[in-house]
Amino acid sequence: MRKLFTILSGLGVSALGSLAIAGHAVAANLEPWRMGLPEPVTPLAHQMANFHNYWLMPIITAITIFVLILLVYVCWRFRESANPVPSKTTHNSLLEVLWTGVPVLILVVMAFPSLKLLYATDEVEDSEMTVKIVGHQWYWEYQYPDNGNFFIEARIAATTEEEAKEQNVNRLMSTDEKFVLPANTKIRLQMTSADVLHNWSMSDFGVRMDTVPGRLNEAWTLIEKPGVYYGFCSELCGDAHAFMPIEVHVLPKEEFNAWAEQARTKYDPVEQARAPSVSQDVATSPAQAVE
Ligand SMILES: [Cu+2]
Repeated sequence: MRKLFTILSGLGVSALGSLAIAGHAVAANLEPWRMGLPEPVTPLAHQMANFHNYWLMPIITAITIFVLILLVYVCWRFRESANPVPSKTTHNSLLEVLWTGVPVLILVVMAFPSLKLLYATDEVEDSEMTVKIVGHQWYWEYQYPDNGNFFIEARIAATTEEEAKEQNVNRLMSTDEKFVLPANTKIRLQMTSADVLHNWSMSDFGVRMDTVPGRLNEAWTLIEKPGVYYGFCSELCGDAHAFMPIEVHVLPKEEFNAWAEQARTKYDPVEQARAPSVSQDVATSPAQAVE
């Protein structure tokens, strides 16, 4: 049994695989050959990890083992030498009801916690601050309406090993400017795009949402641990899709406030951002013109 689990985790599908890495500190997703889910650092990511590790993986593993045992048994029991005259049975009502009913029951059992979790990700209540994330071909823009309404453009820092070594950053993961957020603060994330579909995906936070041109999507996060976190654009958005990583620096609240104080003079005000604001998009959208 344990051996089988080892094999499964080797394939990156075992709950044990993700539990084994759960002990690592910040930026756990930088560990070579890491498998499974990253260490969760938000309430949503905790719930997702629990759902995956303690509900889905046991159910999936049990089904896989059950089917494997059945197949091996059938191959052995009904091989030609042991069973020269095959039975012509084609129907068995009890079996047919069971192999329809049991999977339905399993799906219903999985659906309840799944829908609860889906609702939790969607419900943005009592947020303490708002940031707006705008996807561009091919970089991310971050606006801070609550901290002086400035914006930051974050582009990939290094695409080759040499560039990465020179700047002492992570290849394909680090960005030139950092997306800075406060820890232990409920943050409303508003997302949109200036051109095509992108996806702001941060596994450590349990956030993965499309940024859609002309639409404002919402998510929330509450990061429990200061540190550096990495993510990627996860919607195929064109030529340099693979080269628009996300680097989030999470600071303790007081440090964040000090940073924001400086940032508001260091960075340009949102009015100078390249993306048209969502309200402008809506005002000139063809749908409104028709009305
Ligand atoms: Cu993209």
